[in-house]
Amino acid sequence: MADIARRFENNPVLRPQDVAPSRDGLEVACLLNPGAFRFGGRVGLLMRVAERPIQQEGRISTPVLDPADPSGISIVEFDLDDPQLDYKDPRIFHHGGRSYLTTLSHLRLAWSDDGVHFTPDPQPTLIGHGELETFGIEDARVVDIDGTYYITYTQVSDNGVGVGLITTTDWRQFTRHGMILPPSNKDAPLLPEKVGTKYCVIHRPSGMAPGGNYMWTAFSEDLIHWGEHRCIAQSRPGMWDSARIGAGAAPIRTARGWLEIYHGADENSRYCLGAMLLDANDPSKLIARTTEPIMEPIAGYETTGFFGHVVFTNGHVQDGDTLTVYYGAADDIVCGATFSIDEILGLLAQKT
Ligand code: MAN
Repeated sequence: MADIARRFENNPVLRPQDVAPSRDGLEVACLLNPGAFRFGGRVGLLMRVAERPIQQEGRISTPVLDPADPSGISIVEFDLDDPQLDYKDPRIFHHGGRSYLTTLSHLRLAWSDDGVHFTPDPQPTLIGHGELETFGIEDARVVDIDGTYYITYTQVSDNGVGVGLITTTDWRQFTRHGMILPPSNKDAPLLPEKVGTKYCVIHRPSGMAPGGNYMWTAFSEDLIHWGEHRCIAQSRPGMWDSARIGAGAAPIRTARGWLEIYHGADENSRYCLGAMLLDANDPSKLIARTTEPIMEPIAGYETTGFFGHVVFTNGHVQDGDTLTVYYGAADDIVCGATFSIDEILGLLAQKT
């Protein structure tokens, strides 16, 4: 077992019951995977709030954004004994050749003076919008480049799963830039600095073999048109990250290069965190990668929950050598842990 995380003593930081549902008739099923940033002397979390109707015995129901409905949503509902229903994963189900998420996610802010105690906003901050977000928006990564906050997030609809971009300078007014990376793609943090004249993003396209759920980099002059795609790391057969890997929050500049915390899952969908080091001048070059995870789902609140055996991060804040990682535990609650950056770098010995 490899785990160098120092978990907050007061985990969880926030639970589903700590936030109000966005509308009558829905419950908050999961609170997870926050983006993290500093703004005006406070730490902000842009959390994923996953909602669904209160479930009735013998049935499954899920909300879908529906601009044609006066309420803005419609409810998709099936009997559990419907022969066309395929429901094995608590996160997703299939019916008659179509796939649905079991929850509809929006993004909501929570604020803290000390990085430990957070107060969630009473209302959603960002909700899905348009035909590419009918199944919701998820897992925001936030970077501050010269006073503008760039939010890259997962857009989900029955068209597929892609990466959207929203910007803000004040966390009140937001500008939507649409889908910047088409399906299937997710897990896409921007680097907090340009590389020469270009922005750089780490992303995770996925599809059928050959290939897999691997991490890539791409570059852009304008954040909208992306090119120079390059695969920087693959999942590793037989290891803890054998089935899928994906970037966490934005890479951290260190004396040895860009440090990226990433998630890896095995065939049992057990999600751990690991680390990679990317070249300081060319982040499309992998220099080193941890052999063992730096964090594993071992606490009770990580092994048991909505989807157990998951630690998943897409948000952190840095203070010198201390990296505070905010993470979703068991896809259920928002937790925190600190790491020493030097200690992580010490594990990054060779390229594997
Ligand atoms: C998905 C991710 C996250 C989630 C994990 C674990 O691949 O995008 O939203 O936390 O799986 O279920």
